[in-house]
This record gives sequence, C-alpha cells and structure tokens, in this order.
Amino acid sequence: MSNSLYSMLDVHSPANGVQQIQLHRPEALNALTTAMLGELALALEEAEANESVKVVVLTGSARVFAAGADVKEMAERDMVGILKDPRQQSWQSISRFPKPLVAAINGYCLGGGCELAMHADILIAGTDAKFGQPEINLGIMPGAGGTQRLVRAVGKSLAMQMVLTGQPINALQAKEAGLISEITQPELTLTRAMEVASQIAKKSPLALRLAKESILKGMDTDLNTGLRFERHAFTVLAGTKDREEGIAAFLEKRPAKFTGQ
Ligand code: CO8
Repeated sequence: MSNSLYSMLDVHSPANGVQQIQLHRPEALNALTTAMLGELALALEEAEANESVKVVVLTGSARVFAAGADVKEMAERDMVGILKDPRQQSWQSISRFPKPLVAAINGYCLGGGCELAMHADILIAGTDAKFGQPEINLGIMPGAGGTQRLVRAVGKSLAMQMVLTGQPINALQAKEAGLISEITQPELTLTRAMEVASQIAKKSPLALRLAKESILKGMDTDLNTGLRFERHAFTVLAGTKDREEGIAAFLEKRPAKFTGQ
C-alpha cells in the first residue's frame, strides 16, 4: 500500500523491515524538482523515525531512475537563487539517513539522478542502466556531490572522463569501476534489491547503523582516524542486547532474533 501524502513518490508500507520508495514523475523522466527532492527527504526522515523500517529500497521506473535535476526549474534560478537553493537542505537530510539504503536502478541515471543514486549504500542496476553526469553539456557542472562521490566511487580518470565529456557509462562499466555492486536483468533489478534488503533487515539495527557510519566515516578521513572510529563503534556494540543475542544464537545453533536493544 502507498502513502498518499506524497505526490511524486510512491512510499510503500514497510514489509518485513523493508520499505520501498519509488520516484514517480513519469512525465519528466523522474527529473528531480525541489519539491520532489523535499518529498524524498521527508520520506527518509519518516523512515528513520519508523522502527518497523530497517532498510529502504529506492527505485525509479523500468525506463529511468532519474534524468537529473529538473532543467526547466533550474533555468529559472539565477546565482542568488542557487546560493539560497532550498535543495541543499534536502540533500543534507538524504545524506544523513542512518539506515541502510539500497538503490535499484534501471535505465537513465543522470546528473542529479546519479548523484542521488550515489547517496545509496548499495547500488544494484539492470543491464540497461546508464550512469552519467551530463551537466557539462548545459554549461554547468555537477552540484550535488557528482565531483566528490563519483571520484571516490570510480577513481580519478573515469570520474574526469564522465564529468568532462558528459558521456554516460553503461552498467557493465559501472560494475567494473565499483560504482554499483551487482548487475541484473532489468526485470529482476527491484526483486534482487529487495532480496538484498531483506537479508540486511534481519540483522541488528544497531550494528547496521554503526557499520554504515563507520564505512562512510572511513571514506572521508585518514586510516588511523577511521580505525579509531571503528574501534569505538565496535566497543559500543559490546554493550547491546543484540550482541548477546547474536552470540547466544550462534552457540545454540538457532537463528538470532534481534530487537535493536
Ligand atoms: N529536466 C526536466 N525535464 C526533463 C529532464 C530533466 N532533467 N529529462 C527529461 N525531461 C523531460 C523532457 O523535457 C521531456 O518532456 P516533454 O515531453 O514535455 O518535452 C520528457 O522528459 C521526456 O524526455 P525526452 O523526450 O528527452 O526523452 P528521450 O528518451 O529522448 O531522452 C534523455 C532521454 C537522454 C534522458 C534526455 O531526456 C536528457 O538528456 N535529459 C536531460 C539529462 C540531463 O541533462 N540531466 C542533467 C540535468 S542537470 C543536473 O542534474 C544538475 C544537478 C545539480 C544538483 C541538484 C539536483 C536536484
């Protein structure tokens, strides 16, 4: 069942800990308007607060994940408009989402759409997916992490090529470069993403949260600082009931029942 609070998203009720959020603006290939990005930020805030949501799967349609920022809306913003850009808050909110976020991507994943996909922790794409930062063709450049997250994901040379030529890469290239973790047949992308999300949803939410934070922290810092953060996070988990349960379940040869305590 979908939540009708949202006009450009299909926000499904969580099932077995997994909530599916679908970008839904078919008339513009899911181009991200300020309002749509605001809806997504809000949906993720709600997912964060909802204890029955353990993992979110973000997807688009069969043809497109998202074709970028809405160029028509963008054309109306001058420099001061961009300086006061309300989308910035939404991006920050999306980037702070603490639960695992899995993206299921088919078709075009361009510009702001690719930047959005890179906010996901795990990216699973159909063989038909195309990833690109075509902003250079509009006389601009990526503005929501496309020069920063992309280089961390695929390395300097490919990031430069994508950003400076505006040419997209296909799913196979994205897999080889490390931008995505798996390729599937297009009709199976969402199913596979839901499978991965369901596996994750059975784990301890506390361990998931700290493991995600630790990996993301490590991408932004030097090794020693990252290792210190990991050590602290690992130590904190030693005080949880979920750790007791996980270890007891292993010793008793039964599946663990994690409660997030
Ligand atoms: N913005 C607004 N409308 C769009 C966008 C977009 N990004 N992409 C497609 N549409 C609209 C088209 O205008 C068209 O509408 P209409 O029928 O009313 O003319 C409809 O979607 C269908 O599109 P096409 O007819 O072009 O479909 P094609 O199959 O021929 O082509 C493409 C598909 C190749 C994806 C093509 O639509 C395209 O090149 N789109 C633009 C891609 C692009 O340049 N993206 C980057 C935008 S800039 C950006 O993302 C900056 C990010 C800054 C950070 C902040 C983000 C929120």
